[in-house]
Amino acid sequence: TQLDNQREIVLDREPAKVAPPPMYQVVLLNDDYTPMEFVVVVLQRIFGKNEDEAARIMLKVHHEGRGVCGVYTRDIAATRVEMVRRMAQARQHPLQCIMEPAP
Ligand code: NFA
Repeated sequence: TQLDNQREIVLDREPAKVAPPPMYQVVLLNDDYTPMEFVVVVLQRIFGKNEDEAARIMLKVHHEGRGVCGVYTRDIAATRVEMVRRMAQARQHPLQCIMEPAP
């Protein structure tokens, strides 16, 4: 905390170690209707993947039922989940996106 940091300065202690924030993985789920090309575009636009990496993740979701799009702090993960949901809704695709604590 700020107070601890001030005490460290006054008392000449080592800085308090700060815990890393909890991380969350954003996961895409397979369905039978969302076009493959749409999923590739989602992965490029929302998760910054290049065409090859986007196609690789899309095919993993298609074949295995789910795939990790990225690992982020809570607010960034939640925002990207919402962006995927809006993009899918806008085109009437049933694409599902969730976040879960990173293992
Ligand atoms: N399974 C979908 C299809 O065959 C493609 C898809 C991939 C959907 C990844 C959702 C996620 N059109």
